[in-house]
Amino acid sequence: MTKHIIDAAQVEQHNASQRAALQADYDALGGMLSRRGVDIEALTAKAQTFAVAVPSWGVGTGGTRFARFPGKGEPRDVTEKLEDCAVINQLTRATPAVSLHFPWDKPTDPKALRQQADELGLGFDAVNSNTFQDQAGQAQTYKYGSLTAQSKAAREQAVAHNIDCIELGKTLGSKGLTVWVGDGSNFPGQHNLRGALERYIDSARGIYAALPADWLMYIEHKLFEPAFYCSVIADWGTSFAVAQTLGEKAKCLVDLGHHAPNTNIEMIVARLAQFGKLGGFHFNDSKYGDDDLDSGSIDPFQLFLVFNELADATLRDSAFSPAYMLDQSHNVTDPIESLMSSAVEVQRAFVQAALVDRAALAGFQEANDALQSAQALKKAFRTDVSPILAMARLRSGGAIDPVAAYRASGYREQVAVKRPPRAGASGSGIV
Ligand SMILES: [Mn+2]
Repeated sequence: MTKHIIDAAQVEQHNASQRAALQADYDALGGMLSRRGVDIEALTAKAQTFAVAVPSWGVGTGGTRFARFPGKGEPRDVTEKLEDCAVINQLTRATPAVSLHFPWDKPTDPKALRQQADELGLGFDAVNSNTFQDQAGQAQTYKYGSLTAQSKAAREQAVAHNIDCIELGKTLGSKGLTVWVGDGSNFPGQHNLRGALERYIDSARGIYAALPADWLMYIEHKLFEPAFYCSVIADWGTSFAVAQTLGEKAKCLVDLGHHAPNTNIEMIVARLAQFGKLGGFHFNDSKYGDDDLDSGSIDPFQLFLVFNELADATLRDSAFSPAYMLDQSHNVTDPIESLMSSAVEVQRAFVQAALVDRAALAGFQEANDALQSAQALKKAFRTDVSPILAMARLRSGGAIDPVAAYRASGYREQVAVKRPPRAGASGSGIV
């Protein structure tokens, strides 16, 4: 029996006030889709299967390199982070797993943490290592790199940390390790470009060797920042080469914000899927760089096009199932509200992509009908599937309108009282 953080009766009361309007909208959309030969019930059932993981660090207020403006009632440790994650899943029913980040979330008692997660109906997604900042008491600094550092001792320390993350993840029931390093250089000539990647591969082999048989290692690339001249794992090509070199259990992770502006990300998705190396996603949105804005808040069409490729890949291989996760920085919103809205936006793109008439699209493509090909995608993208998403939530026990239900619950005000700021509380960070 899952323990609900927000009183289930309150959610029920919220749903009761919106149920009739939702049913009317749902019936109207069902009629429209039926004329297109689409069964709304099948789409709703599909929407109910959708899941995207929440990063533990996302429930705290983010910040920029200039400042961080903390919010009220921020979680101060990993158990409080799990409570917030449970609220997000309770209301959206789309975020059943949490991605932890070590050492920020290192539990004193992993078994107790796993039990808390079980009670809250949560599981653990991939664990994340952190070698982009120094931790108190560590012997070697990462100032000049971690897995690619010139210092052998620093490289060994970084490999050992990643192996520790795997061991901790095993006790929590996780099945993957995401590796992102900030390694790179700020000046031309600072690094031997090839030598740095050789060191990375050598270090990554040490981590890969410690992976359990049923685990995946996700290689996350990022164009720049903190390295501003070159990053060692800057792009999907490098990520792909590393994943190929390491072996079957190494896959590429695509963070939507980690590319140059205007990069055709959906094409990267198609390429990685084609060659069996698309491991997963960090969803967010951006206007200029790695802005880590809420998913779908800037360019929802791009998000749709990514899911369009994923739908195509799934048709070709039904076993294809990349890992989905949100990775955002919430600076001016309540993180719980942003994560709920973002989960819904990613789910929206998933359902819209399922609406694409693939047979018609293939026909237009074969006939070189560029205009109708584009229209086939736009037709799916323009369809407002909100009633499907709301009905999926309602049927799965969530809230018709998660943000409204959350605000009505008074949760933030309650935790603001229960969680006075604590010195040295675990921070939030973003990659
Ligand atoms: Mn990321």
